[in-house]
Amino acid sequence: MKTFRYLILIIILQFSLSCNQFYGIEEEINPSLVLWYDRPAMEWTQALPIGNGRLGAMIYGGTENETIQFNEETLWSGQPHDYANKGAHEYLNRLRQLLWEGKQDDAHKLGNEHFMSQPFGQLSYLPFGDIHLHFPGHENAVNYHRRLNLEEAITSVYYEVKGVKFKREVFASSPGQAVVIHLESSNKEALNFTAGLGSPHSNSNVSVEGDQIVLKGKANDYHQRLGRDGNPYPESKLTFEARLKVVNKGGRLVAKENTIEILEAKSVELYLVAATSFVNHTDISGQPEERCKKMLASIRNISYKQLREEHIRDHNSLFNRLTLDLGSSEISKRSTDKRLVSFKTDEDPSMVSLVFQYGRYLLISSSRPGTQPANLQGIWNDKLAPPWDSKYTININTEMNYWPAEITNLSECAEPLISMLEDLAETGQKVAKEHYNTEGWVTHHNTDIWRGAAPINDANHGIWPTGGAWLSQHLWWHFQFGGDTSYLKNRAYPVLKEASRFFVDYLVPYPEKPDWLVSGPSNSPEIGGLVMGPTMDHQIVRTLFSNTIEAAGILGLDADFVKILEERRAKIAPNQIGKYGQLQEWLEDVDDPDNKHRHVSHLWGLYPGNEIHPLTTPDLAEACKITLSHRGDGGTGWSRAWKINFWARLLDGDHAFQLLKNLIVFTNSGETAYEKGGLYLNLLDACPPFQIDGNFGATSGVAEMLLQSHLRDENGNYYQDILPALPVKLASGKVSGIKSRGGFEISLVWENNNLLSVKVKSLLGNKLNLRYKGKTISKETKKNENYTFNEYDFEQISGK
Ligand code: FUC
Repeated sequence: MKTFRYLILIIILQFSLSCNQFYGIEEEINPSLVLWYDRPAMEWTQALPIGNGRLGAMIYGGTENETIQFNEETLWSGQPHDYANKGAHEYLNRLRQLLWEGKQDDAHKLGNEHFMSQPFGQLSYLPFGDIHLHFPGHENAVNYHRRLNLEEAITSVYYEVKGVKFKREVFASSPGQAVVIHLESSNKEALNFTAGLGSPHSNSNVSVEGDQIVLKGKANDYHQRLGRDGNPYPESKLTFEARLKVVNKGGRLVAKENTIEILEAKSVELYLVAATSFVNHTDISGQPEERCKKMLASIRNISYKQLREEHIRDHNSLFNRLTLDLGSSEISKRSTDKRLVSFKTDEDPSMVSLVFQYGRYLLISSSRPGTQPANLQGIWNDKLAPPWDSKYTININTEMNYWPAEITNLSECAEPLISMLEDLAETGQKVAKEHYNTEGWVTHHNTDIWRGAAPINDANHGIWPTGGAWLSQHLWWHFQFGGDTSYLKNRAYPVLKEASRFFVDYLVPYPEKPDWLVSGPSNSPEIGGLVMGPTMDHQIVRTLFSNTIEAAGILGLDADFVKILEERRAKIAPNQIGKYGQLQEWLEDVDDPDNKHRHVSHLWGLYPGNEIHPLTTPDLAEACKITLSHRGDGGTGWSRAWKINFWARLLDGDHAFQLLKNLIVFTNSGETAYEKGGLYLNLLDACPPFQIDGNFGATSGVAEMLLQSHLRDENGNYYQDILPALPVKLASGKVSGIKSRGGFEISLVWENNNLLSVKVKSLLGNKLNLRYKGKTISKETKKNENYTFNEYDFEQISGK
C-alpha cells in the first residue's frame, strides 16, 4: 500500500514537473539573467535577439503572426574592392602645410578632392530575411509570457488559446549552425499554422522543396548609386540562400507554392540554415546552396532535445565563467519593460547585473571564433539602409564592442577582431603606400567587410589615421590577459610592428616646438575638423609604440627597431593642461568649456588607455575630471557608456553609477538624437538609433568598478585593484570569474562597501598584487593553483 502511495506521489510529482517544464514559467525567474515581457513585441526594438556569432535573429513573439527576422553576418552590399586612392600621397605635404598656416578650409577642400577613399564611402551590412508563422485563431491569446534566458540563450513564448496552451522556443545553435524553433501545444492535434520565408532583397525568390522552404537571392546594391565624389559604389555580387526545414510530430504537412502548412500537429521543429557566397574579403566564390544543404545534413540525425542540450552546454562554457550577484528585491520581479522605465528612481541593483550580463550574452551571440567581428549593430539589422551602414566605425564604436571581452572572461570572442586586424594589416598597407608613401599599415575611421582602410565620408573627420593603432591595443590586451607567447609571436607582433612602422614614417615635428613629434593631418574624432596634432592620436601612438616595444622584448626580436620606437616615443607631443585646468584636446589651448560633444577622445589615455591615472599622474587625472565636467553626463548611448568607464578609472564609483543610470533609461527615440542615449525595451542600446556599442561599454564599465589591472609594480607585474570604484548603490555583492591582466580569475564577496573574501585562480603562475584601499598583498603563484586569502591576509588587505 505504502509503495503504491509512493508511486502515485512520484507520478503526480513527475506530472507537475513536466507541466513546469512544459510551461516553464512557474519557476522563480532570476532577475539578473532573464528578460521577460507580458506582451509580444510591437516593433523591432522590442523583439529579442539571439545569435550564434554567424546567424542572428530577432524574435517578436507574436501569437497570430510570429516574425523572426534573421541575419547572416557576411551578407553585405558590394564585392571585393580596393578603396585606396592612387597617388593621394602627393597631396600630403600640402595638406600639412595648409594646416600649419591655419588654412583649415583649404585643407578640407584639398582633402576632399584628392585624399579620400574611392568611392567616398564604404558598403553596408544587409538584412537577410524573415520567417513568417501564421497561426489562425491565435489573435485572442491569453496568459501571455515571453522571455530571453541569458544563461541558456533561448527565447520562449507561452500563451493560451481557448484553454489550449502553446509554447515556442527559439535558439541559435553554434554547434548546429542553425536557428532552431520548437513549437508545441498541450493538446494533440492543436498546432495548425503556415510557415513562410521572405526577404527584403529585390532580387530574391521563395520556393518549396519537399519539407523545406527555400529562399534564394542576390544582395541588393548599396542604397545610393554614387559616392559623394561621383564615383559609383561597387555593384553587389554576393548571392545567398536560406532553407527552413519543417519536422512535425503528429499531423501532416501540406506544401503550397511558397509556404508549408502544418495541420493538426502536436509539436513541430523548424530548422533555419543560411549562407552567402562570401569566403573572405578577396573571394566570394562560395556556394550558398551547397553550404545550406551541408549544414542541414549535419544536424539531420540529431534530436531537438540533443541539439538543445548541446546548445546550452556550448553557451554555458562561455557564459557561466563569470557570475555576478548584486542582490535583488520584490521590484526585481516585475517585467523587464517596467524595470527599465523605473530604474532611474528605484536603482534596482539586479537591473545592473542584468544589463551587465546582457552585454556578455550579446558578445557571445555576435562574435565567435571564425565569424566576423560584431559590427555597429552586432549582427542584428533589419534595414537595407541601416544607420551608418551597420559597418565598423573605428573611432570608438568597434573598440567599445570589445572592451568587455577580456575582463569578463570571454577572450575567445575577441578572436574575430584579431582576424580582422590581420586582414586590415594587408589592405591598410596599400593605403599606407598610396596615401602616405610610408611602410607599415594604416586604417582610418571606418571599415567594412571588404576591409576598406582609406579615409571615407568627408576629409574633416575621415582623415584620421589612428584607427588601426587603436584596434591594435586589443591585440596586446589579448596577450596581457592570456599570456600566449606563440599567439604574440605569430599573430599579434607582426601586426603591431607594421602598425608602429607606419607611425615612425608618418609623425612630423611641430614647427613651434621642433622637439615634439605630432600626428596630422588628422582630427579629434568628429570635432573641430582637420588639424595637426590632436591629443588622442598622440596617446594612441605612444601606447602602440609601448606595446610593440614590450612585445619585441618578450620575443627577443628587433632590437634596432625598438631603439627607434623608444626614441620616437619620447618625442611625441605630451598631454597638456589648458587654461580651465582641462586636458587639452588639441595642441593649442582652444577647448570650449560649453562644448557638450559626445566624443571625449582626448581622455583616451584614461580609458581605454592607461597613461593617465589618479595614482600615477594625479594632475592629468584632475584635468580629465574638469574636461568631463565640461562635457557633462549626457550624450549618445555609447558616449554615456564611455563615461562610466572614465569615472571608474578616476576611482569615482558614484559618478560612474550616475552615468550607468543615465544609460539605463528608456529611450523611445528612433531618430538620430545625440542627447537621447539610453536603452530600448529589449535593452539594446540606443545611440539613438540602435547601436550595440553602449551595451558592451556598460558591461566593461561595471567590470571596471569591480576590478582594474592596468597598473604595474616596478617589476612590471600587474596590480589587481579590487573594488576600485564601487558605488554606494552597489554596496553588497558577489562576482566570480572576473579576469585580470597577468592571467588571474578572481572571485570577490563584499558587503556594506567592504570586501569580505577574495579567491584567485592563477592561470599562468605570475606574481599576484592584490590591492584594496591602498594596501597590497603580493604573492608568487603557481600555474593553475587556487588561492584563498586567510584572516591575516584579509585583515591586512581590508585595513581592519
Ligand atoms: C560616430 C559617432 C556617431 C555614431 C557613428 C556610428 O560617427 O560620432 O555618434 O556612433 O559613429
